[in-house]
Amino acid sequence: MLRLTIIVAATKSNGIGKNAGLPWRLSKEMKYFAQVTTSAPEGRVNAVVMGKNTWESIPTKYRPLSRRVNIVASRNKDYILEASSTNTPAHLHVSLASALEHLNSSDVGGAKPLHRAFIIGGATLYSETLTLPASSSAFVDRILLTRIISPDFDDCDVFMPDFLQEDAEGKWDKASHGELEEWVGFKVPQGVQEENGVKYEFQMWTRN
Ligand code: FOL
Repeated sequence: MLRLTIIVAATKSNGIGKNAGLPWRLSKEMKYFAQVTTSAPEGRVNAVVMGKNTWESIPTKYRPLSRRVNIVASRNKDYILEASSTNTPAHLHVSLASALEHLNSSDVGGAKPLHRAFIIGGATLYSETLTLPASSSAFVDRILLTRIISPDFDDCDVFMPDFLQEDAEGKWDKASHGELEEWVGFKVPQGVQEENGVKYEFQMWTRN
C-alpha cells in the first residue's frame, strides 16, 4: 500500500486559497514546505502530486518544483504543462487513479527509487485522496497541517475538506512536536510562529 501525506496550510475555517493563489505570503512557511517535500535519503526522491489549478498557481520560475517528481492531475488530456526548466520531470495524468498507479510503478523517480509521496493540493485533490478507503492501493495516513491561527482570512474562496470531522475512514490524532520533527527529519520551530502579522503553527496529524 502506498502511503500518501497531505501537506497544506489552512485557516481555522479551512481556507486555503484566494484568487487562484495563496491568501498569504509566508516565506518561512514556504521554506518549510520546500524542505519537507524535498528531503529524502541519498539516492531517493519524493513526489509531489497536485491538481491543475495548484500547478498553475506555482510561479513559473519555480515549476516543476525542483528536486521532486512533479505529478499533475487534470481531466483535460490536452492540457499542456508549461514549465520553466527541463531537468525536473513533470507528468500529466488524466485521473487520480492513473497518477496513483504511476506512483506505485518503479519508474516514477527515473533512476532514483521513490521515497515519499505528497499531495500538495488543491481542494479537489485533497477531497479525492482523503476519501480513498484504507483498503485501496493508496491511502492518506498523514497530514502536515500548517494551521493559520490569525487573522481569519475570511475572504478565502477555496477550502480544504474538514478532515477532523467524524468520518468512516477513521479518526485523526494530533502527533507531538517531537514526532513531527522525527518524521520530517529536521528541527521545526514549535508553538505559534509569526510572519508579516500572520500567526500559524506547524502540526502533524496521523490515522491508521
Ligand atoms: N503546504 C504548506 N504548508 N504551505 C504552502 O504554502 C502550501 N502550498 C501549496 C501546497 N501545500 C502547502 C500549494 N502552493 C510553491 C508555490 C505555491 C504552492 C506550493 C509551492 C512554490 O513556489 N514552492 C517553492 C518554494 C519557493 C520559495 O522558497 O519561495 C518550492 O521549491 O517548493
